[in-house]
Amino acid sequence: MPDKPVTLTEFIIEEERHFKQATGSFTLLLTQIENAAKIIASHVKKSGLVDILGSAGKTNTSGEQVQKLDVFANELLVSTLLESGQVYAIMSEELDEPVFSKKNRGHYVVCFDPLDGSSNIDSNVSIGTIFSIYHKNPDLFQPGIKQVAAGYILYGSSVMFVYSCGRGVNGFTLDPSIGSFLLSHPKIKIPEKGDTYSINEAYFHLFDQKLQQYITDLKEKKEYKLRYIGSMVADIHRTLLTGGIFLNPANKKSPEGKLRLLFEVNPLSFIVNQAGGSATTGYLDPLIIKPTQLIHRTPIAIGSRQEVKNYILSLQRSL
Ligand code: AHM
Ligand code: MG
Repeated sequence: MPDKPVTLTEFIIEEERHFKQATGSFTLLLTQIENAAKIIASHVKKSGLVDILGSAGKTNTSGEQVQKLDVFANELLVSTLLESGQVYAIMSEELDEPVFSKKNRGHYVVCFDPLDGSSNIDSNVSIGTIFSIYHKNPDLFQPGIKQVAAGYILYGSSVMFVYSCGRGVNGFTLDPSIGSFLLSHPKIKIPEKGDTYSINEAYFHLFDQKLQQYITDLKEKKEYKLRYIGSMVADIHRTLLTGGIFLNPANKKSPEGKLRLLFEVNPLSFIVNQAGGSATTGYLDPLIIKPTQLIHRTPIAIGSRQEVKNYILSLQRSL
């Protein structure tokens, strides 16, 4: 008999057994996210057909209004989570304010970026959904160390669900023939060192001198290759599997960097930490920062422990 593949649902149920006070509520929540992800994945797959089916804002052949994919993903997650009964409040990169569940139900607060890398949709480049789960708290702006779980769904050449609830990181690949995510990448460990750096180097002229020097040094070592997709979730996924460093640092036009603590930096830093890597703003662990607003931005470098350490050291050098 061949080994029976482990589905994401089975894995989540099994993992919840390790938490003494578990009530099943967390399992239900992750299962709702999994279901929403499958629906988003099927829409992402059809996104190249907009000319045939109707483009965003127009009507399709069935006479229905076609939504932009990121709007669709956001609305689906909002309604799925608020109706799940498990969620007290949600915060989305696409919303200006937190939204609370009616009747104050639910034990969890969920933050999400419904479709990260959305500028890549029209060119059929990988994009993803990122989520982060906290316990309910009167102050919704909790630092990333308080995350109960975090994960992402990558809509790439295959669809992957990667998550951690603080017991390591596991990755599941969607088998389209049966409609289930199957455990394909158990106990993901990021290599201690890597040979890839990932940064939008077009901003080189906007970087401060230390950062310019760091990049110049990487090139001079002649050991590194550059990879930059422009979807953080996809750049982090590659970094997680093959090692290296991903950076979205401050620059003269964006002194806080571009990426948002609640929706991108915290969940992906949590995942990479759980896989044995690390993250830094350059000076601080981002997971200890208390967000001051919904779109709190921070400079960030995430990746292999050794690469992140070298980056921090390079910023401490005097030129
Ligand atoms: P988005 O959430 O609106 O897609 O923006 C975030 C994305 C990240 O995924 C990516 O790393 C970054 O923006 C790319 O920015 P840039 O084009 O300035 O390099
Ligand atoms: Mg994003």
